[in-house]
Amino acid sequence: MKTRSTRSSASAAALLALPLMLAASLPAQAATITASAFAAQAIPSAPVDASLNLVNGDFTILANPGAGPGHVTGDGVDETTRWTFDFSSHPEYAAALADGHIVQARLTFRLATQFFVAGAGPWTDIAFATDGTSSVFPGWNIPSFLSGTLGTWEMGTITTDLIGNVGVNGTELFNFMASRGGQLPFQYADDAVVGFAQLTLVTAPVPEPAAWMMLSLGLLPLAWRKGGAKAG
Ligand SMILES: [Ca+2]
Repeated sequence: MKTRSTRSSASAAALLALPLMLAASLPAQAATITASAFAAQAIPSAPVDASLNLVNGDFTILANPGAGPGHVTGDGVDETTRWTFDFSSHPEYAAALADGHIVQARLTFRLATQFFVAGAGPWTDIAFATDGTSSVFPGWNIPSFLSGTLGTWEMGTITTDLIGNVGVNGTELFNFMASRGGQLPFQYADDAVVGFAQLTLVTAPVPEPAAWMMLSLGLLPLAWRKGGAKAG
């Protein structure tokens, strides 16, 4: 029943968008921007009371008073860490902003933990972009890549591509960053101290200029016909 109106509004939207798409394809090119966050101490020498946050360089380790007796902030157990990747001053930020889409988001952590379960850590940890209110999912479920003994600190570095490996949507991540003026807030939880974090974003037009050209030269009508047939 609603097939006809859906199809015609989709066609109208595509026609309106076409000149914009072509114009956008001309100046945009891939850009690579990197931002890093550094801890003052890889392992905090003086954890604080569980009711207090601990600022460790660029990282803020959040209080977790509900964690139970004996818990402190800064021992890398049951605690959430927040920081912000600042891309705004990167020389290629303006070029990245013009692209509107991220194709690769390589996230690297240097982590220290003393919390091992069956000799493996960090345990059930996750990282994702969030300002505490809105977030970009899915988060990166970090594998237990360190081995050690409960109570003894171990440190290591791990990296992933949030888009290629984790499945984050590149446009959603871009919008999250761009709407905050190049500031990308992040969170890690909960059984390691983050000593260093780096995020490298590779941006590109959506889709690539060649794809826009193909669309405008003949594939677009074909796609409409296919869509129409499916809808009917
Ligand atoms: Ca955990």
